[in-house]
Amino acid sequence: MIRGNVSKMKLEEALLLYVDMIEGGVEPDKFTYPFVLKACSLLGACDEGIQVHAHVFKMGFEGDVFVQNSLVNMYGKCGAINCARNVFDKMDDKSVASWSSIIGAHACAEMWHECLMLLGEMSSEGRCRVEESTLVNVLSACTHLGSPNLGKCIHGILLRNISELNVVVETSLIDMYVKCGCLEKGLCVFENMSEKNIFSYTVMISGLAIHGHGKEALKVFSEMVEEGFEPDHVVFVGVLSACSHAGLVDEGLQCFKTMQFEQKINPTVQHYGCMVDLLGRIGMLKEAYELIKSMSIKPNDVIWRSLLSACKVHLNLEIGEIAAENLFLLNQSNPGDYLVLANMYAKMQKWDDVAKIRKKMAENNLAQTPGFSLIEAKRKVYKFVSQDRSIPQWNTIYDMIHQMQWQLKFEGYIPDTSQILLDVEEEEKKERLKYHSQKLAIAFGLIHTSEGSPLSITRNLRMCSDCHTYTKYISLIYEREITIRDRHRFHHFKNGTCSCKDYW
Ligand SMILES: *[C@@H]1O[C@H](CO)[C@@H](O)[C@H](O)[C@H]1NC(C)=O
Ligand SMILES: *[C@@H]1O[C@H](CO)[C@@H](O)[C@H](O)[C@H]1NC(C)=O
Ligand SMILES: *[C@@H]1O[C@H](CO)[C@@H](O)[C@H](O)[C@H]1NC(C)=O
Ligand SMILES: *[C@@H]1O[C@H](CO)[C@@H](O)[C@H](O)[C@H]1NC(C)=O
Ligand SMILES: CC(=O)N[C@H]1CO[C@H](CO)[C@@H](O)[C@@H]1O
Repeated sequence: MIRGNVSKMKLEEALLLYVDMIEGGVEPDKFTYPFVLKACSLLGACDEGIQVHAHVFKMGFEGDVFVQNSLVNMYGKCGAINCARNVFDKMDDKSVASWSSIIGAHACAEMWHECLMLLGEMSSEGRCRVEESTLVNVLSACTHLGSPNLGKCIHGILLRNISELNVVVETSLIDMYVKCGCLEKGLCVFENMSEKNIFSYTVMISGLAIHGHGKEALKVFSEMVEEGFEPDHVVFVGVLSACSHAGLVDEGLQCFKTMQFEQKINPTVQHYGCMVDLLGRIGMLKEAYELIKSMSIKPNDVIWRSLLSACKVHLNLEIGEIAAENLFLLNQSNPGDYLVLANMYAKMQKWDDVAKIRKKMAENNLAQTPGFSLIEAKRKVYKFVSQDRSIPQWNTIYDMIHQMQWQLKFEGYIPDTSQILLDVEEEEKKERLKYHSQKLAIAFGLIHTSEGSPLSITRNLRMCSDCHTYTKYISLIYEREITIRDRHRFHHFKNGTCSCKDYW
C-alpha cells in the first residue's frame, strides 16, 4: 500500500501508512524503506527523512545497498549534500545506481565540478556501465560549465553503450550542445531523433534563438505545430526571444497575437520581456513603452532594464529616464544599470548628470564590475581583464594589438568612443578602447592558435558596440571564425559579419 500510494503521488498518505504500520507493531523489512524514503524525497521532507534514517539504523538495514541508495537520493533531493555524501562514502558495495544517486545529488545542489569528478572516479573504479540518468546529470554539468569537449565525450560514451537513446537523453544532448556553442551538433541530434516531444522542440527553438537564427527557430516551431503539439507558454518564450534576437518584428508581433488570441495563453512577464526587447532593439521605443503601460501584470526590473538599454542604443533620454526611474524603484543594486544611464548622459555631454550618477553609485556602495573575457587555447582557459596590463605576456599582446590596429584602420575601422564614460580627450578614450578584455583575448588567440582555426571567447558583460565592430573586422582580416558568448546569447563572427545582424 505504501508503494501504491507513492506511485500515485499520494506521498503524505504513504508516510502516514508507515506510521500506522510502526504503531500497529508490524516490523518493516528492507523493502519498506526505499518507498518510504522515496516519499520523503519527493516531498522534500528532510526532517522526516532523518527520522526514517534513524529507523533504518535501529532496524539494522543501514548496510543494504537499496536502502543506502534511497538515502543518498533522499538527502540529495532535500539539499542535504553532506548527509548524502556521508552515506555514500560509507558504502562498501557501490552499485551503478549508487553512483547515479550521488551524481544526481550533486547536480541538484548545482555542484557541477563535483559531478564531473564523480564520473571520473566512477569510471576509474571500473564501473563503465552507466545509466542514462547519470549521464543526463553529467550533461547538465557540462552545459553549466560551458565545456563542449566533455559533452562530446559523454555523447561518445552514450553512443557506444546504449543502442537507442531515449528522448530525454537526446534532449539533454541538444541542450548541452547549443548552450556550449555547438549549434550544428545540436541540430544534428535533433534532426536524427526518432521521436520528439514538446521539450525537444522547446530546447531546439530556444537554442536557435540564442544563436540568433530566428527564421530557423520559426520553422521548427511551425513543424512542431504541424506535428500536432499544442504550444505552451514556455515554447512561446523561445519563439519570441528568437524573433527578438534576430530582429523579426512582424513575425514577433504576429506570434504574440497568436499566443494570446488563438492559444488563449495569458502573457507572462517573460513574454512581455521578449516583446519589449524586440521593439526596443529595433528602435520602436514608444511602442515598447506603451506595451509596458498596457501590461496586465506588474512589470519587473528585467523589463525596465531592457527598455533602458534599448534607449541607450537609440539614444532616447526622455524614455530612458522614465525607464531608469522605474527600474531604480524596483532594484538599486545593479551597477550596470547606473552605468547605462550615465553612458547616455555622457554621449550627450551632460557631465554633471554623469557625476550625479557616479555619486549615487558611491553612496550605494556599488562599484563597476570589471569586464573580463575567457579564451580556451592549448587546452587551458586564460582570463583577460579590461585595461589589465599586468599579464605575463604583455609585450607580445601589446605588439599584436598594435599590429591589429593598423590592419583595422586600413580596412576602414573607426573606433567608437561614445561608450567611454570619462570626460577625457578623444585620444585617451581611443587608448582605453584598445584594451577591452575581448580585444586582449582575441590578440592572445591570434598569437597562440594555428592560422585559420576558430576562436571561442566567453565574457561576463555584454559586448560594447566598438568591440562588436572590431571583431567583425578581425574575422574578415585574419580569416577566423570567432564565437563570443555573453550572459544572454552567442555571436558568431565570420567574414566581416556577425550572426546577430547587429541586433543585440
Ligand atoms: C493508499 O493507501 C490507502 C490507505 O491509506 C489505500 O486505501 C489505498 O488503496 C492506497 N492507494 C494505492 C494506490 O495503493
Ligand atoms: C543519425 O542516425 C543514423 C541511424 O539512425 C546514424 O547512422 C547516424 O550516425 C546518426 N547521425 C548522427 C549525427 O547522430
Ligand atoms: C537586482 O538585479 C540583479 C541583477 O539582475 C539581481 O541579481 C538582483 O537579484 C536584483 N535584486 C532585486 C531585489 O530584484
Ligand atoms: C565574404 O564576404 C564577401 C562580401 O562581403 C563575399 O564577396 C565573399 O564571397 C565572402 N567570402 C566567403 C569566404 O564567404
Ligand atoms: C556495457 C558497455 O558497453 N560498456 C562500455 C561503455 O563505454 C565505455 C567507454 O567507452 C566502455 O569502456 C564500456 O565497455
